[in-house]
Amino acid sequence: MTDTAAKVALITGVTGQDGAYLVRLLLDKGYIVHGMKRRSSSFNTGRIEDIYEDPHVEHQRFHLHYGDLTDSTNLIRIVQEVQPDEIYNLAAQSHVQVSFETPEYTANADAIGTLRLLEAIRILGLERKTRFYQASTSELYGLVQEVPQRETTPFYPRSPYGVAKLYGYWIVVNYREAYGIHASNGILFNHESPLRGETFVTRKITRAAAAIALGRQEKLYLGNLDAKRDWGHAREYVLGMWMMLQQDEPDDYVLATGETTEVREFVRWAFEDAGIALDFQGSGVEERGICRKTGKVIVEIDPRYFRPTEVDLLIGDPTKAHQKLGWTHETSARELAREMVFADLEVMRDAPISKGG
Ligand code: NDP
Ligand code: GDR
Repeated sequence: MTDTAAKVALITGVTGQDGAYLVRLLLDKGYIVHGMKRRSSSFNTGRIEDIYEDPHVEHQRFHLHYGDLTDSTNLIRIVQEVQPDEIYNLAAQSHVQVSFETPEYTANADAIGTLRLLEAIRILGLERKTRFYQASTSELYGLVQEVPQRETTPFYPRSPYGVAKLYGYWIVVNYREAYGIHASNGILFNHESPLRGETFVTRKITRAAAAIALGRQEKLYLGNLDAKRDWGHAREYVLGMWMMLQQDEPDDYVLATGETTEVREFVRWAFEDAGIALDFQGSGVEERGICRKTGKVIVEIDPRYFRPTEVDLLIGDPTKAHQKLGWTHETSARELAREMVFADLEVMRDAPISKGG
């Protein structure tokens, strides 16, 4: 594909986990890709460092713009400059627990930020040109109404994040119906990878398993081990996002594996892959993960990580995406745990450890 024929995409949240996979996918497909990144006092482009192109070089295909979902004028200017064929709105305050601490900001970025982008399309008269992908979430389902959860399952969000994303979901549907914009919601269940943010539970676990195995950390502190999640691989899920925008008609799709795993089980797997057999004893806040070989307590509960309202069980039904998009997942949660632990072991052998999460 030559540059004149190349499609142009704009990705918000390009510095996040999904953005990093999506930009690679789109560049591989011949797109010219524009990414929006936030100004930060510290370096925040680590996940896309290797594909960053020198802006002084001619014919570059990946461009970065400073931007923020809370700034309408900035969004309008970027969309005007880029004239995208496709917008992928991946930017968000995406941490559920943090949303209880920063509910207003979360609503501003995740709910109104989505509206601002859709309005930018409308203000610039791009309704017929620009297709729109919204990063909707299984957190919309919240309190269990039906399992497995599918496109028709009623929503009952359980966090300020979930409620903000509920607005995002419906404003996308409304702008599709009101203005004919090709706008789709991907209702994505949890997806992880070695690029997952360090404070989400899977990555927190795989980093700790690697650090403890290497003798560089004593203990891992977690919250609710009973929660169950449908975990897939982020690389496979960004392909589903792209597929949604290639359909003749916009629509909403669940992407999920159809299998669910307890947090406790993921912990066992990760430690096993790091070479540590772990047994759980006790219950509630007294539950402990004990190293079978040494008898040492290496996992403890810290109630600080409990959420005021929790989503107990997520398990998605991806039948519609299979049938209409031809999308399917490949990596199981078990395989994902192994890939993430091995990646963390490799990184951690040479790097200093920072605590947190
Ligand atoms: P990450 O947290 O890894 O990335 C979020 C991205 O959004 C980062 O690039 C971040 O920038 C950026 N961002 C945050 N706030 C703003 C803002 N106000 N303005 C502009 N950019 C902002 O999330 P994921 O990649 O995991 O997820 C991508 C999207 O998909 C999110 O919207 C998330 O809510 C949603 N989602 C994720 C799922 C998952 O399991 N991963 C499942 C379902 C939905 P910075 O790097 O500077 O922090
Ligand atoms: P989630 O992901 O809330 O599902 O949102 P997270 O990994 O944060 O939590 C999953 C489950 O693990 C439990 N948990 C802990 N979680 C964290 N972060 N830290 C802990 O120490 C801990 N201990 C137990 C949680 O209570 C929860 O039940 C993710 C995000 O990517 C969202 O943006 C996305 O929309 C949804 O997935 C689908």
